[in-house]
Amino acid sequence: MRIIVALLLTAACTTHQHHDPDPEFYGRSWTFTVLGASIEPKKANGQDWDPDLSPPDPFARIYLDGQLLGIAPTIDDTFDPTWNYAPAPQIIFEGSLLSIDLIDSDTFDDDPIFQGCGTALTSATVKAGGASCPSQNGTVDLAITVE
Ligand SMILES: [Ca+2]
Ligand SMILES: [Ca+2]
Repeated sequence: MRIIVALLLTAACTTHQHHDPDPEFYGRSWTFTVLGASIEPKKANGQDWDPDLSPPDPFARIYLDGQLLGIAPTIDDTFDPTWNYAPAPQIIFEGSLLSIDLIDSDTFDDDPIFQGCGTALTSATVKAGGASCPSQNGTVDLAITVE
């Protein structure tokens, strides 16, 4: 019985999915560039990012539909890292999701700055030039271009 209910829910979700009115960008090569980030001076709980009171050491992981696409490398001791890092361009079809984790690299346990900032890859996102992921701990700026 549970299986039948799940199937019905799936069918209902599919039926109500909105299609992008502007399909011109799909099936083409998309480049995602992690430009940089801006990180709050303290963690959300008021603590310093690092025990030595130095600024965080951020890196960023980029996922396309849950698959790791690339990692913008660690930059030491900065609240305003600049990467201009772009993994290999990808052919994108409608319904894809890009997700970014921004993380403070630590010797033992990395501090997540934020995780799972999702950006729906739509014509609106392309026309906006990309996205930023505002969060309690900071933002990351992502540029999107389509060839
Ligand atoms: Ca830390
Ligand atoms: Ca540090």
